[in-house]
Amino acid sequence: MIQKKSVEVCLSPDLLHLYQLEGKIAVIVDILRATSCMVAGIGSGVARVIPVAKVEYALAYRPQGYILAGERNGEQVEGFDIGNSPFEYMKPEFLDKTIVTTTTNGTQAISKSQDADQIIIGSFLNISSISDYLTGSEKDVVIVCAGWKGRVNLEDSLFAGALYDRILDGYESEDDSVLVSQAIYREAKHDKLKFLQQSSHVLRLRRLNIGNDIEFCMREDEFDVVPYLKGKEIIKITI
Ligand code: 3SL
Repeated sequence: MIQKKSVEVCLSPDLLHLYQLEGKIAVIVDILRATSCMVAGIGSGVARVIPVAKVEYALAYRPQGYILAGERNGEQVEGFDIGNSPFEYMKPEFLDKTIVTTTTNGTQAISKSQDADQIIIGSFLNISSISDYLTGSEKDVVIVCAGWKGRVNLEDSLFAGALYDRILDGYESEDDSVLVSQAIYREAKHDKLKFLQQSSHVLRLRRLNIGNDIEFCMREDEFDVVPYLKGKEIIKITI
């Protein structure tokens, strides 16, 4: 009998102490908007994205001429070059450039998942590339949702369910978070945008007037890339 790989969903980085990441692939997800930005950037030809947990760590890269990106509470950090919109990451002048980013939740989730064998960056924008990659890998998977300041959020849970739905044939799970995510996805899949209208982060972002970011981050398979963390840098896996 073929041994199936295991998949788990960690619904908030504050729950990571309950999960073992060693030997596994961690798929980090912050749909609104950090990992969607990283995928949009790498998919559009940005050479590398360096995620850091704090504003001062990002500022330390300034002398190297890197582009500084990021937000706190959704708004661009003062003095940075760009904020946290996927459209900013897709600017033609950023081709082959390095972006250093710090965000409220997404970059924190990456830095808290360092025990994983491999960290890859997931979003709806590259969901098929991620599911193909996982299907071809031998390793167990933990989908790490960035959430919001330790709380569970709807959009990352929705993505976790969507990804599980695509890979479930090759995986087994004894984690109810997987079933919760799957139930959310099955309820929402026909109109993800509508489903998310009452979610806390959509309400928060709506106050910033960035409905086009939200719509874009819900699109599937805009990019055929699997960004992964190599040392301190997110680059794309070339297969
Ligand atoms: O928390 C994060 O990492 C951000 O993606 C939040 S926001 O969408 O920019 O508000």
